[in-house]
Amino acid sequence: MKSLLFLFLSFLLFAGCNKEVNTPDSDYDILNIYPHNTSYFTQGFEFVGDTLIEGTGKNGYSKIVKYNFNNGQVYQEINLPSIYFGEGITVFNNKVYQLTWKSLKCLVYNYSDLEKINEFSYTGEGWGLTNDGTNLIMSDGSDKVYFRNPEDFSLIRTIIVKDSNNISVSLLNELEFAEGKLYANIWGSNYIISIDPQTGSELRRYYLNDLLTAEEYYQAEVLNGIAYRNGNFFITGKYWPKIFEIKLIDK
Ligand SMILES: [Ca+2]
Repeated sequence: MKSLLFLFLSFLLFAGCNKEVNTPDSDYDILNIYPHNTSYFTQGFEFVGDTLIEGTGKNGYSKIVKYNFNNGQVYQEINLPSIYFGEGITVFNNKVYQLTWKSLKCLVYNYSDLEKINEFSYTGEGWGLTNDGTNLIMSDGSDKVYFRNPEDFSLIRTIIVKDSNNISVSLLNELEFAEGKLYANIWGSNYIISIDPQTGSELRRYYLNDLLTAEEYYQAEVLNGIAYRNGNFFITGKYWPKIFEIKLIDK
């Protein structure tokens, strides 16, 4: 009888835990949780193989860091001159491209040693950056996404992101290109959207609520980091203590 009661209680406990982790309405499943350095004001987040490369912001604190996502072990890092507020990063053709917020510069480095080798100018602000294997793709905090030539940063085309009601979606921030779609997180929100890179139409909106506890949110800033690897997304934010490996649920 005792063992039956134990089984019953175990079932209740298991069912309760399971419900908390994955409610029927959830837009995501958490697969794993990894450490994230709480001094990183995350602005760019991308995988190269098994290595995470992260760009961080704030004048005097901006970095590019390459590290092991499993344990946070840093392989290589550089600090930016304090005149620069680092923004989005992406790796293309063995080079790292890094936007700056208001300095009108895209800085270019060798991926292998993070030595700076070039820089390009643009107008407006720099926010998020990714690439689709052909072009660099950039956001500036508006509803626009800019496709640029990686050779000279010249503008190739612009899309305007609109939701299903044809209303502009602005404050597009960190970007990730995965499986033919563009993903963006929206500054100040806990959701990310998938976008048709040809038309700018918002395809889906994924609410990533409750990743951090209230206590953790209190000590951190906004969600701002999307990296894709092997079918899963890795999500973090500015000063977040954790990186969440998740699977997005399409309903
Ligand atoms: Ca990214």
